[in-house]
Amino acid sequence: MKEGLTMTDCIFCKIISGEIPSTTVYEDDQVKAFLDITQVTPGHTLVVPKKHVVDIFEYDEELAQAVFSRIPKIARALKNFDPRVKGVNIVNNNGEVAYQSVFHSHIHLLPRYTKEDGFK
Ligand code: DGP
Repeated sequence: MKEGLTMTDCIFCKIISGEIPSTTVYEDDQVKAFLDITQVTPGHTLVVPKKHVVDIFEYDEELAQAVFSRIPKIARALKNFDPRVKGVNIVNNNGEVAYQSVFHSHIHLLPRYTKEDGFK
């Protein structure tokens, strides 16, 4: 765990518990997906394990299976929700040097649109 950070300090643990509100896209016993507060593109979603792990280096095979096996289903849900969605970027930052800013592991899903639809 990152120095000085406890699970009670973790913003994503608070979102998972419902202490901090979020817009849920998908949820099951092991994973929650919710809209990113920054919305780099409309529908920008974070997929997080409910278990507090800092980054990919802390995953075991079981957790990797739980989190990554959900990604295609959540990506399809974003595409089906808005027919303007033509693609998706899947991004996972691990470590400060890789631009991770929240130290509870998360996968970014960034829906992509055509210029004609008005989004980059
Ligand atoms: P990263 O830089 O890869 O660690 O991305 C962290 C993301 O977390 C960033 O895109 C903004 C998002 N984020 C930070 N705080 C909150 C919050 O309180 N709620 C939501 N929904 N997203 C948050």
